[in-house]
Amino acid sequence: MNTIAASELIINNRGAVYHVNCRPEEIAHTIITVGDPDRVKEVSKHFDRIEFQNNHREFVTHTGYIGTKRVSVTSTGIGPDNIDIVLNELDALVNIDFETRTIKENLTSLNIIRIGTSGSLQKEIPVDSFVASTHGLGIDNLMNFYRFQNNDEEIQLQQAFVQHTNLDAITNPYIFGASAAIMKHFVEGFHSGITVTCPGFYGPQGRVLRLGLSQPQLIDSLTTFQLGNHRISNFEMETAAIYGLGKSLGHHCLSLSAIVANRISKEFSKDGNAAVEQLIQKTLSIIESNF
Ligand code: R1P
Ligand code: URA
Repeated sequence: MNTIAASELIINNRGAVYHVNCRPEEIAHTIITVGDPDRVKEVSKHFDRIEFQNNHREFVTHTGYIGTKRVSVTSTGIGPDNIDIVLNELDALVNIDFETRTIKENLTSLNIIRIGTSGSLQKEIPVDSFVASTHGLGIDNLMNFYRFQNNDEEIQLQQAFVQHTNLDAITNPYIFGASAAIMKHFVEGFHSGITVTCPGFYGPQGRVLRLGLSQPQLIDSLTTFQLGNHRISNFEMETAAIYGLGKSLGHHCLSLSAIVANRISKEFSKDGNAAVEQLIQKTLSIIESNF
């Protein structure tokens, strides 16, 4: 069996994986990811019991229980590059034997649920509402460093998106669907749609401060995209990377967003933290009843 070298899977003196700094027994199999390290405690304050807490760089992890359900919450920081680190390390924690440095024979599928903030691309998805992402569509290129497979629907959406937006002039868009098994619990009280994942908050999301844009039509082309019932609901900076890596590694992933900006009506939430708190409470109650 192939062993994975010390330079490829880096395990520290504590027996913990390099960036996330957790040992295999320190994470649960249902994991909430949040961008903001300060949001970890906003999730774990609702746990009935916290059994593990750590932090390393932007990666903060708390593991505990909601009722009888063991849950971890981990911060990823911002962006797809951080998701590359967190998803690979969470997968290694359950699917690679740290003693022998070999891939386990019996693989574990994690439930990975992102609770984040996002910008709406449709007028009828207002600030302070919630979106469950049917798909993550990446214009950030991360998944193009991996070999992966798409289903027929993903291929059709990818091709239609490229034809509609012409973004293949600057990037190679990729798309992956959410876990249907998890998504079915997050319907009531949620808008749904394709979430576009961008490699930045300003230019890559069509914001102009001082620098001009190479793609001034970006927001309009995302808002008007349609294939059958599929439309783009929102954009942010992690979902497609989570769906791409998570699905390819055999995990069940869902991304939930509190809308803090509406780029069509040009509004920004008056209290984004309150919207995020509501989304946290709703998500934990669904996990407690259904997972
Ligand atoms: C940008 O402000 C950040 O907010 C969104 C984006 O995806 C990006 O990470 O998510 P979080 O609120 O989870 O960080
Ligand atoms: N996060 C983003 O990435 N974009 C927004 O507009 C709001 C939150």
